[in-house]
Amino acid sequence: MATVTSAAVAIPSFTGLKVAGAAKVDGTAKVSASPVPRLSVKASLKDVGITVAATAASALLASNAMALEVLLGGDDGSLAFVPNSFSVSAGEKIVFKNNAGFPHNVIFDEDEVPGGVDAGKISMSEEDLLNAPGEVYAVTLTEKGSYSFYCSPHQGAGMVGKVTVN
Ligand SMILES: [Cu+2]
Repeated sequence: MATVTSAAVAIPSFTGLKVAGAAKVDGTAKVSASPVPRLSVKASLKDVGITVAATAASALLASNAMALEVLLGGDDGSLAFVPNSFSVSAGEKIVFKNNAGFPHNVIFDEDEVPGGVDAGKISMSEEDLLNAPGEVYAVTLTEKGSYSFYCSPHQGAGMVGKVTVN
């Protein structure tokens, strides 16, 4: 008979446990639309890990159905942009998506962009690399004209492309 009382006394401590258990794990919330900071890319290279950037990439794609997608690396493993020559409207988003043969990056040639355009502002950093499948680099070009770009690890292998902004 006396054990019933002791069971009732224990209840408040369960309430405390529930509150602690409800603490949320963050990890899925780190979606960033901006290019991956240089430091985190270097860290992921060392860790050989698939970083949060992959999650951010798919969220970015899902929210931009109107974007033009360009694959980095052909399905057959070829070192190429697919397509490697295309047109977009001014202001249309271009999403470069890691597909095969990575790491890749996207660098606009400073000598082959319309006058007044800062190639550095629309390019990834030379040291930045997309390492994991599905990682993306998105850019929006607003100046009309033709632009040339390349992947710095594979430029010598012919991984170059051209976009005309109309
Ligand atoms: Cu490449």
